[in-house]
Amino acid sequence: MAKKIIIINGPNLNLLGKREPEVYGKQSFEDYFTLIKNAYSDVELHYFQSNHEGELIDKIHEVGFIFDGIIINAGGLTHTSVALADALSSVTSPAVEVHISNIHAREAFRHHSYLTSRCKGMIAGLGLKGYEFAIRYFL
Ligand code: CA2
Repeated sequence: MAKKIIIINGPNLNLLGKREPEVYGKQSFEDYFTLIKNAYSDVELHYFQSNHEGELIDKIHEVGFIFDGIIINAGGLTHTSVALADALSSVTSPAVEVHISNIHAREAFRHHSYLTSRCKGMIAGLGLKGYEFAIRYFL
């Protein structure tokens, strides 16, 4: 049976490809998602983005007992949200944290993530490729 994997993106990641291309690249997430969906056609790959913390938590609860993997880039909430960390702890699906930029090469406030300890691992700084590497981990 096809593995069910979801990519969950948090606040402002809907702007990918539209703003700050020097940090986050030129590609929109929708275009990238089409590419990986085609490349991994044997996977049931889902995508959810929200700018709202509660919606992200609701999505984790919804998929977190059914899916084989959660790939999460919580955007700025990475560095602030105990509630998102608790949501990841409260479900059974394993999660991998992804960041497009290298958060450890940026401002000090980006160096700490509330999510990393609740995840199998964390990929940062490899651009959008990080999402693909996370898919491959789950496979
Ligand atoms: O590098 C990442 O993936 C981040 O999670 C991105 C977050 C940032 O707060 C984290 O520290 C690291 C910011 C997402 C904002 O995304 C934008 C994309 C394009 C244009 C403007 C913002």
